[in-house]
Amino acid sequence: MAITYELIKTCKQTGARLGKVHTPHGSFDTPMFMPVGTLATVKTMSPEELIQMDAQIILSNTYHLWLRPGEDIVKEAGGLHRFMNWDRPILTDSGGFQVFSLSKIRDITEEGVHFRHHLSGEKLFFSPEKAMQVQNDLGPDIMMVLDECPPYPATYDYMEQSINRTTRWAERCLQAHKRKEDQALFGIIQGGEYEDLRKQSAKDLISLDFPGYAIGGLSVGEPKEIMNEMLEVTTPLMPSNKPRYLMGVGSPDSLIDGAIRGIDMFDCVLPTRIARNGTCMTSSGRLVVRNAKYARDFSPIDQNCECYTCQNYTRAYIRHLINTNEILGFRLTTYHNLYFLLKLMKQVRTAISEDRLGDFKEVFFEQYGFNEH
Ligand code: PRF
Ligand code: ZN
Repeated sequence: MAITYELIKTCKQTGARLGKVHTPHGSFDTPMFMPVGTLATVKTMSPEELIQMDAQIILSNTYHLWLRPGEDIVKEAGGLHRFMNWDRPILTDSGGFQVFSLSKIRDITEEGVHFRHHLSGEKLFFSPEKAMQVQNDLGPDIMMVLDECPPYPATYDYMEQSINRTTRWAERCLQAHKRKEDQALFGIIQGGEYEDLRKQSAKDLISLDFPGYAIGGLSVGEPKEIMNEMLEVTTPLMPSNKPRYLMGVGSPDSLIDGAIRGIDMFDCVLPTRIARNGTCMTSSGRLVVRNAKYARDFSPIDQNCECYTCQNYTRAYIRHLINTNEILGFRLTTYHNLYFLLKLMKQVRTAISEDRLGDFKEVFFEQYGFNEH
């Protein structure tokens, strides 16, 4: 078994889980947020900085690394950990979602997906077997099956066909996976906004006995209430001795709401992407540091933040850097946003250990004022 999940306790107030996932590259605490390093780098951050902010696991993308530099080069470097000088756990997404979101021209068949390169237009083909071969060569601790993430909204008939194909692809992935002893392969539950299809997908994938399960196809434009409802019908069916990963979710309110519904792992480009556009997450909501009103504001981004950025730099200076496209500006906001979410998850874990995640949520939502954002 490549990974194991250790359930430490559940929160008496909410049912959220406190745990640890043990991998060949060490352990990470859960619930955990995984910073996204699409092209084998968390944009603008060095591994030393990620360690300093206590990032315990990062995510990278099969699709992007397959195209550039090519998995053969990463394999020759000694695998993704060596290639990028990151010694802690890595999870790679399978490429399915990236093909669907980046390539406008694509044709999904039983065999796999035909599509065009999102930059060059070159004709390409991706299949469950290819997704496994590439991820076996990249060598992350956790890899994902190739799934289809249908758009929202999709019809019931389409979604039913889609979850069945995703299950057949998951079986093919299990067959093709060559490094079961040191790489854990997670299944991905789909089903859109349809409760019975979510349950069916969960049941079918769980019967295949993966070492962990993800919930995909959420946070794709549906109202927040639908995501919470889908989590509520799905997580109770999932095995309690395996990790549960909610894909592509990273807004502070959704991290707390997900943890309360039994999710252990999250990832999202949100903190790093908005940082490069001058938007910071703070304890009192989002702050757009580019705004003119911060031109003479010599206070830190967030008064309540202990991060390197907030200890050393002012809103006025960071605004100036971002507005003049200076690289340091993007680095400082990225560092702060990642620190903010990692600290939030630490606070969530402490609240679970003290059976007060419900109280924590109430205070946090009040201060963050998430309703306005
Ligand atoms: N499938 C995969 N990756 C994903 C998603 C999915 O459904 C999502 C949806 N939020 C984000 N990333 N493979
Ligand atoms: Zn900060």
